[in-house]
Amino acid sequence: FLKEPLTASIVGCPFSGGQPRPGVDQGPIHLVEAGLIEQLSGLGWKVQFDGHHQFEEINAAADPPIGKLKNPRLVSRVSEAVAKAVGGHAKKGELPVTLGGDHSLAMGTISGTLEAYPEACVVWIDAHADINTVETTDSGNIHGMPVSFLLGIGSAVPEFSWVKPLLKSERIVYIGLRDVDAGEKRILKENNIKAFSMHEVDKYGIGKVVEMALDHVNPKRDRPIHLSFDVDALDPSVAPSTGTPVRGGLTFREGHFICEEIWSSGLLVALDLMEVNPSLADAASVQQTVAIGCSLVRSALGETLL
Ligand code: HAR
Ligand code: MN
Ligand code: MN
Ligand code: MN
Repeated sequence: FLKEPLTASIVGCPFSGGQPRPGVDQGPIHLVEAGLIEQLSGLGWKVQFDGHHQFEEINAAADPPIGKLKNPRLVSRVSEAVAKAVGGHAKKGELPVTLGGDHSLAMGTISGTLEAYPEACVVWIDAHADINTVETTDSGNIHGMPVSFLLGIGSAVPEFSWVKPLLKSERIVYIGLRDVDAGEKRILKENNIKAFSMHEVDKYGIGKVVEMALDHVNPKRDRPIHLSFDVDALDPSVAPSTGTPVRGGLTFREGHFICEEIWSSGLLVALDLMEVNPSLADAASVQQTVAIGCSLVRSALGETLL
């Protein structure tokens, strides 16, 4: 699906409005400063990066909650801008690499991908399912909700009417889950959404899990793949600098293996690397998390061990 010369278009999204902890907006800046662009060029990619996106600001007073949802107008407008950026790159046969920023941005990235490739499937790597609806969210943090908007489940919020329900429930698969709210568990069951939690990773091993995940969303291996990778899928000992760490996560190798396998499929058309928060934990942990963010992206873009 990608055009030659292989071109990675970096969509840097310094955005934190989908959750309450400041600092995740600095994630993309740290990833680029750590040398990500040069590293991808070194892998043979043509890399386009014209600076991080400058999003419009809406002050808190002008953006009161809608129901429980926090910063709804800001999240909606930023995600809409991201959808346009990602969709534009995808339509040109480039690989959009979105650097977050919190995971509410995936509402935009996946909308953009599905605009360009309606038949695409989504592989969502996360400790969390991010599938709360207006009805089920406790926190009101929209980074815990993007998948429900993409599926069009739960009550519609007029502010988000630009998000079209382009994602079918059989076209998304999860790996790494271990902190799923009761309401989210119900939604996953009711909609027959395939999810491989850490239990399945332990039971079958990551090799088998990735194979089963792709067999589900992409049985003929002919659909474009959008890989949305939340670094909190990794164990906190591996990637400590993130807003909602949950113990019992993917190892360093399991995370990279997923990226390597998706690249090997030849079907990757869009990548998100989300929830790196360089203001959390000590300097060494931050450096480690940022370095792993870069190496996950390299693995997804074809870096091999041999
Ligand atoms: N499920 C909880 C909520 O809705 C926590 C979500 C945390 N999400 C992320 N992204 N960090 O995966 O608030
Ligand atoms: Mn751009
Ligand atoms: Mn997430
Ligand atoms: Mn998460």
